[in-house]
Formats: sequence, C-alpha cells, structure tokens
Amino acid sequence: AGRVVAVTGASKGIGWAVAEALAAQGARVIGGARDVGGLSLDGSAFHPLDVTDEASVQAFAEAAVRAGVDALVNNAGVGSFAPVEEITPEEYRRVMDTNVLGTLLVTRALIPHFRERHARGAGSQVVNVTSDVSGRTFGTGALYTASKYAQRALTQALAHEGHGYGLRVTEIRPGMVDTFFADTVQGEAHKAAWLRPADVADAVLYALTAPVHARIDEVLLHPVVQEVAF
Ligand code: NJP
Repeated sequence: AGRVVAVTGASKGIGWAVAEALAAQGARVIGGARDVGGLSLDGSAFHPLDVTDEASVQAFAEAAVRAGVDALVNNAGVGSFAPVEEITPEEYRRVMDTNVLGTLLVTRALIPHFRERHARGAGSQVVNVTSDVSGRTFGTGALYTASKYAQRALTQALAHEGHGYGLRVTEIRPGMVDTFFADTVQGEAHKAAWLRPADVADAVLYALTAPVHARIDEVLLHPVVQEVAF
C-alpha cells in the first residue's frame, strides 16, 4: 500500500498479473502497453506506451512521475525463435528494439526522478523481467537470447550505477510461463504445467516488498517440468 509502480507490458501475460497483484496490495499501478483498451484496476491508470518510441516513452514517464512513481517494472518484451540463417535485419530490430532499447529508454526516462527522490532521502526500485535465458542459449534462440543477455547486462550495470542514487535493481528470470508470449495463446493445453503469470508476479512482489536494507539481485524460477542446464 502507498507504493506507485510503473509497469510496462501491463496489458496481458506477466505484466497484467503484476499489475493485478500490486493493485490487490493497495499499490497504484501506472501501466503501459501499445493496446490498453478496456483495461482497468482499482486505483490504477493505463496509458498507451510503445517502449521503442522515445516520444511515447517520455509521455508515459511524465504520467508516472506526476503520480509519484517509486518503482519501475520493465516487463514489456517479445519472443522470436528461428535459426541464425533465417533471422532478418527487420526481425533483429523488432526484438532488440523492444527488449533492449525499450528497457533502456523507459529506465533512462525515470532516472532523473529517481535521483530527485534520492536527494529527498527516498529510495527507488527497478525490476527487470528478463528470462532464464539471459544466461544460457539454444538452437533457434540466437536473437531472443541475445536480447536477454543484453538486457541482463543493462540490468547489472544499472545496479552498479544505482548505488549512487539509492536505486535497488532486481532481475527476474522466469523459465516457461503460460502467456501470449511469441504469438501463442494463454491457456493452451500443452502449457498446463508451465509457470502461471501469477507465479512470476509473486517474484516481482518479493523484490518490491523486500526490506529497505535488502536488495534482491535476481530471482530464477522454473516450472518443475522444465529441465535446465545451469
Ligand atoms: O508475454 P505476452 P509475457 N511497447 O506476450 C507488451 C519475458 N519472458 O507476459 O504492446 C509496449 O503475454 C504487450 O502489450 P502490447 C518476456 O521476454 C516470458 O510472457 O499491447 N509494450 C504485452 O502487454 C517479456 O519480457 C516467458 O502488445 C509492449 C506484453 O508486452 C516478459 O516476460 C519466459 C511492446 C507481453 O505479453 C513478458 O512476456 C521468459 C512495446 N513495443 C521470459 N511490445 C514466457 N512467457 O515463457 C510488447 O523466460 N508489449
């Protein structure tokens, strides 16, 4: 309660579950996605946001600052899987622009506000939903995992810099989650044993509700059915 949290990619999947979980705890959510038609949650506001577009990001950040945002959840992201020989420059740009540039633009837009909060003695938080593949890869994963490795590097560099202005940074690294990810449909039978968006939302809330003297650096979580090579 009392927290104001900006969430990108808040219209469905993990982002929507994060928004719902935060609202249920009495936080005010400033949610963004390209299509926010028909979304509503108690005490929350949804704004059209394309994380790849600087002007759109600026308008979203201004709305978040006006609301007194104290935490940002960078969750917006897209999946794309193909062998290296089939990856086009257009698809490269779509995935990297959304997952990497998007995270950079939204974060960068809020840093002046987080610095100002620090000057007033208040801390802030950034939680990046990356992936378990931010540190491992597989065939057909070149483009997507490259974007997630890059997002992890960005997250860790921000954690170093954030020391200087009271910013705690967390990376959430889920395995397979039943969402609309990579043009799939939530609730498909073959995903029945995967993580639920609410499971990932729990991890985000764990980071956001950690005591102020504690920083949750990263959370790695998988469905039991997913075998992983660490
Ligand atoms: O995907 P989905 P998830 N600007 O498709 C939004 C990571 N992850 O919840 O813009 C702003 O259900 C989109 O809204 P819209 C994954 O990499 C997942 O699974 O209207 N928003 C929607 O709200 C990603 O970083 C799995 O289309 C944009 C949301 O993003 C995060 O989890 C595994 C946007 C996507 O909802 C959430 O993905 C894993 C833009 N340009 C990591 N483009 C998994 N599901 O298995 C998209 O390891 N959005």
